Amino acid sequence: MRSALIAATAIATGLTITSTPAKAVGNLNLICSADVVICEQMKESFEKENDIKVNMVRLSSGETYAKIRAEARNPKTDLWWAGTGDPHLQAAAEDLTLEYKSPMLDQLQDWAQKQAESAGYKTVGVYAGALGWGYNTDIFTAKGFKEPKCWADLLDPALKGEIQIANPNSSGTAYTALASLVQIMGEEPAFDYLKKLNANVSQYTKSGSAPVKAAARGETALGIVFMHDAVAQTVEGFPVKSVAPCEGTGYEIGSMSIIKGAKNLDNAKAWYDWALKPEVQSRMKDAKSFQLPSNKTAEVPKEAPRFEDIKLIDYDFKTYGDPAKRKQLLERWDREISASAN
Ligand code: S7P
Repeated sequence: MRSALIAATAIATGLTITSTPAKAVGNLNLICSADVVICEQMKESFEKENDIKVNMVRLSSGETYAKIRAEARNPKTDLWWAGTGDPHLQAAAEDLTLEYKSPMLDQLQDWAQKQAESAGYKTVGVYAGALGWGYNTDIFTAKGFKEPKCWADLLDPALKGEIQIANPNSSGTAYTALASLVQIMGEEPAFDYLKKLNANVSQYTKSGSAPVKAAARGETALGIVFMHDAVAQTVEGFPVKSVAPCEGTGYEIGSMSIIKGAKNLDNAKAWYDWALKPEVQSRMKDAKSFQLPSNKTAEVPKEAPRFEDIKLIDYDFKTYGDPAKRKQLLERWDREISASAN
């Protein structure tokens, strides 16, 4: 609106506009799959810096993937920012997202560029973070629970009903957990493990970070989440300790994709390039979003769990970002775990 007014005034007064670069105007329909606080912060700063109104909805990664699939013939969304990389890769494999090579690409970490390249540039990495859990130290002390350092410790019968994790159908975090356990243990032992863990799980939440928010508030003792989401609760002042599992763990490459058939394509590209800028990624910590940024020169938050301190597996994004693998694992999870949930 502001640029339209400036242009109209300039025409009326006979001035020539030469120096102002063209700005996109209008709307951007965005799905944000990160925490709602960073989603709001990103929306507000983008709107401040651009003449574009952002209509934003916060949905978990698996929910977004399902929505984009359902709307493939008539997309209502222009851009999907954040959320775990696997469903972005699955959307790319199903040709639901659009190839775009941002001019910012060569400023990104190798893992973010690799994510883009492996999907034919139909997605790109925006941040990374390792899976683990956060536990309420007050509850653990009061109930005399043993410190949970390893995946194996979560099967302690003393923890019956004390653990929460999200449902991998809706949540990218929980899908990362499922895929990580399968990679660490092998599929049969991983499902045996999940069946035993089920005895200790009180609730499978919709959103991935909900379990550690519940742990922070004393509603459960432990939440299996991305470590940065546990750290965010500690920074908020809650008695939460984050853990990198001793056997090793998986990680996410949080991603961003333009939806194929986007009605506001120029605006989607404007957000895409903007969200890869170092100054934008450096500000994410202000919303207690402590992932590792994908732009090489963005500031790494001091609170961010560092990959060099964590025993990480060589997560197979190609296999677990494949739609057929997702379908197979989720159907098995529904059959063997969800069906017998408490
Ligand atoms: O809170 C930040 C974060 O963990 O949320 C994203 C993820 O999609 C979690 O949401 P769902 O599990 O509900 O899908 C992560 O990408 C991000 O790091």
